Amino acid sequence: MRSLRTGSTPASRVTRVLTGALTGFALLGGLLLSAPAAHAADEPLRDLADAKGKVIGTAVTGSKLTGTYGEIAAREFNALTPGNAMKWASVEPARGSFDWAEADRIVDFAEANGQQVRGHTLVWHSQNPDWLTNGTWTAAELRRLMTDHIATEVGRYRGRLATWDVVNEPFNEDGTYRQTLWYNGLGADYIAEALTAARAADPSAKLYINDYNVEGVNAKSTALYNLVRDLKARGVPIDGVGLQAHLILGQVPSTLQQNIQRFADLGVDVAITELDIRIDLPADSAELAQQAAEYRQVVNACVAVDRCAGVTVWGFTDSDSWIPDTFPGQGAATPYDENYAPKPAYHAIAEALGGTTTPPTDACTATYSVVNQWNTGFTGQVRIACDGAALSSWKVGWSYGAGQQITQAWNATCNQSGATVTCSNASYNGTVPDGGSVTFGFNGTWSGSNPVPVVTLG
Ligand code: G2I
Repeated sequence: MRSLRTGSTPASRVTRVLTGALTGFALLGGLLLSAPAAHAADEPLRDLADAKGKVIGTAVTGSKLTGTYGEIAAREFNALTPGNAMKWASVEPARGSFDWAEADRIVDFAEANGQQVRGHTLVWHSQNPDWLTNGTWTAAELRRLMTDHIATEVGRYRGRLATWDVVNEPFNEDGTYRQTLWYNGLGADYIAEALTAARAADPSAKLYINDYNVEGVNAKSTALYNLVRDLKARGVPIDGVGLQAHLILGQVPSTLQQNIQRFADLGVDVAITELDIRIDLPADSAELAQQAAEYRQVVNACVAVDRCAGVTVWGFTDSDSWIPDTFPGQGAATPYDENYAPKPAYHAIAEALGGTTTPPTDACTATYSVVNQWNTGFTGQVRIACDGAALSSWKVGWSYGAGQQITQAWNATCNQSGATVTCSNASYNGTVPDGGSVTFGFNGTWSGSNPVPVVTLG
């Protein structure tokens, strides 16, 4: 908690708050106070991660790598994973017809910004082109298709990518092999064949098997563990396992670190490859705080194990996340909100990587003014303006000192209880962009005097 700063002009008072997560209100000693909210960390995440020898990565969409999105991707992360651009359907939509534009763009961007690239993904059951999925293939043809695909794609980026997710999601929840085009056509050894082909195409890339729901010790992760152990014993090139970590708030597995450690003990690297933590919408400040604690827990688990290479988030902003499309009613899963304001999760990641958070810098302000006044009534307004951050929703509060009573409000929903007024955004004006402002108005009654109250933006 910190006290408010108030403006000095008699006709208006300004309250400054930090943006990011909404912080709610607390009535303390007769004054409305706001808790510190999200703000920029001292050092970009990538510098903190570099100092620990860890990866902090994000999935990206190539076409978005400009403006604020591009600036944050470059500034905060030392690794990028193409979210979709390197999948088979993206790179070879028609047989023999290749489109590398988005993949190239991401690799070029990463190299320009001194970032690693994690190639994603070569052999999967999803996002394959129709010509492949709908074709009828003998085992020999299918094997050739798979190894040619690997040779072509891995070969294209030979020496430039740090890592490949060679095989993606090979297991069912019970630890049996997923029945896919590849498994059904080639048997379980398609995994070894794919890894061998990838090593031949780029001997310097680290080769991974990547899956979800394998973060804790369970039947699925144990199947993956047994597979990696067997591949190692056979001399098949396998360098690491990717734990995707598409998590649900409140469900970080308690065995996460233990599970990372057991893979490390097999002699492979481990990476958290697709971290997000989804919340039932709308996410309130308590849930965002819990989410931060859980991001911290995941990063801590990786930091604690030497062979854990690092953590990649599956999109850094809620505006570029797969969650709302796939799980309607859920979202807010990434470290930045939809307007690129860092959420508590961002600061938790920074702190887990050894960073500190600075005291708030003033970013958004709420200014109350009386615009018209007559014998018993008045019209007031509050302007919320941001400079250096953005809001995706807002709530403003104040306490009247002279018995004023609000009778009507517009462009906000206002409630008054005794002297205490709280106003929150209407459905259409919750967003206050960086450099922008929103104003709402109200009519009220007064008698005797009509002093301007201290306003809190939370
Ligand atoms: O499903 C979440 C992830 C699970 N692990 C493997 C990842 O590769 C996977 O990523 C997601 C992408 O983030 C989504 O963006 O994979 C989805 C497909 O399984 C991607 O969704 C697809 C949509 O289904 C398509 O309709 C859309 O055209 O994204 C495409 C490109 O925006």
